[in-house]
Amino acid sequence: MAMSAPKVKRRVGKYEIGRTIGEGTFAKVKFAKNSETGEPVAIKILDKEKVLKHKMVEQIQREIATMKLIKHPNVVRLYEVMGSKTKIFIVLEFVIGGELFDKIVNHGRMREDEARRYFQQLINAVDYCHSRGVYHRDLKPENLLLDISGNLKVSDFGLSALSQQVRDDGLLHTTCGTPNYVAPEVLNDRGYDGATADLWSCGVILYVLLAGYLPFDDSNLMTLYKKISAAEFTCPPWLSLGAMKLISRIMDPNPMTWLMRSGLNPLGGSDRWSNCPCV
Ligand code: 3AM
Repeated sequence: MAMSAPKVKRRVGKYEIGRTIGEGTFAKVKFAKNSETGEPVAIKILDKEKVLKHKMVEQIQREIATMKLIKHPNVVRLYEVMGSKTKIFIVLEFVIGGELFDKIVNHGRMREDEARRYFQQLINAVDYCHSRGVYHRDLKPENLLLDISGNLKVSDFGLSALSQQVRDDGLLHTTCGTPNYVAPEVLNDRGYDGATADLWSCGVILYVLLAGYLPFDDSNLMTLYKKISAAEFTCPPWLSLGAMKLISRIMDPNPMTWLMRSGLNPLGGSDRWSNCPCV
């Protein structure tokens, strides 16, 4: 009896590549297995040609080297990076629970205690990375994953050089489509501080968790930009006073007044969060 030919599995290094999990902003994500340990991983596959045409190789290499040192329970681990002639493979911790925002899409807004737990995990991740000089600059729903125990894992931390290129290519508004989470200073392209820009996005995320919808939204991109720049939003009546205060303090259109009003030291390191009422 003729045996059917064994299926040839595609391999990259010690990883057996499996099914496609999804398409992200700047990469395809595939499931894979470490053939030495059996451990599942997710591999982001990028086109070298697209990524490298801006001569950002050094910055990307620097970011990747830093990312390898980032080990935090709420940040998706980056295990290693490999390259072929045409592709870059970023090997990541496999996170099984899907995206946080699917919960909102499927079940609507969250109770404050549930949102608080996710927000604290998000802030812990952001604080940890910032204290090591790593900024996200593109925090948004698809970067917030959940593990099997329902803990938050932030992905794409430190890969901002990669997403920056997507932005430079003008693809931000066409392929990823959503500037809703982006801080005013990023939109206005005034040189910006990765820390305050990330924090702004955390404010938008907290709002969405509690409200069940976006604080800034408009089908017209220019109107949306104006709303974000003016931090023009209203809180739904079910928000507690504490949540409202925290959100309006974070989503202040001027990051400097935000820092001063919250009594935080703009130059401070990771201890800047110690007086923050949210953590
Ligand atoms: O296409 P969907 O939204 O189903 O959740 C991410 C997204 O899924 C998933 O890959 C898709 C494109 O970003 N994803 C990204 N990183 C992942 C990881 N480390 C991941 N899934 C599991 N583990």
